[in-house]
Amino acid sequence: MAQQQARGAFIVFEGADRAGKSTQCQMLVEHLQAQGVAAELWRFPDRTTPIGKMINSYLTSQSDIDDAAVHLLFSANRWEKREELLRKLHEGTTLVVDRYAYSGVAFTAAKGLPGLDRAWCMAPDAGLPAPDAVFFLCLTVEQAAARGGYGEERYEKDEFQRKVLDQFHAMRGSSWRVVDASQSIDAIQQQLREQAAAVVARCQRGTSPVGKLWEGAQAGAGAPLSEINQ
Ligand code: Z5A
Ligand code: MG
Repeated sequence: MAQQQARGAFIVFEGADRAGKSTQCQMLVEHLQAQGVAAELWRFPDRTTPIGKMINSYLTSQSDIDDAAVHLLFSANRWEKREELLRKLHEGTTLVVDRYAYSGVAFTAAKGLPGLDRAWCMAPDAGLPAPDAVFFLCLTVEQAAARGGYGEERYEKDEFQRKVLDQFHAMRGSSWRVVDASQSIDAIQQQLREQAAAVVARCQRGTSPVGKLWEGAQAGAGAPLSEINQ
């Protein structure tokens, strides 16, 4: 029988803009560390690399980049971190990652451009490490609007955000855990801690090798987001 190896968990946060992803990721990592779990907070895009700097310049409208080309840059920004990501997991570090390939697909596919449909958008990320769990923070555009005005970045507009949510909706799979992000910060965090503890324990048992995108990605699609994992 193949030897089982304990490893860190790969947990991704996705969700609507202003759903509280960055707030919850930070709190979860601090909680895990306080519990003695080796854990790190990562985010995509990683704006610190040369590719990430190009992406940042695009998001802040300092530069215009062709829609297909910028999509590939976002994906390349994940590929350039792949080796380090796998190394950390195999060393036993749990990674809590603020946005990943699902954001990549949702934001480009939401543009509705000829030739750039969801299948095209998914292709460049195929084969990247798949997360053990995706925590999807579910918030309507109206609820997000109540949290204050959008910032200055390129995608921060109501109508576009609605289309992004529809794209997320179509991508959810069996590893997704949907959390109602309209609750208090502490109530959400409590649920996430319970979910994360189970994922971390499973990976520590060494029985789940790291998967690959997009294998089994459509397993949970079909039911409305509000009806699953609640
Ligand atoms: N993008 C892409 O196109 N392709 C890709 O491949 C990837 C990304 C990976 C990156 O934005 C942009 O790149 C993003 C997608 C695109 N574009 N947009 N739009 P980012 O991730 O850097 O964005 P951000 O600045 O972190 O914003 P955010 O992610 O939308 O926000 P958030 O992290 O979900 O929320 P937050 O910062 O934690 O909280 C927002 C506010 O709400 C803040 O004042 C909190 O105090 C408050 N908050 C949080 N939780 C609550 C609760 N529960 N109740 C009340 N108020 C709350
Ligand atoms: Mg954020």
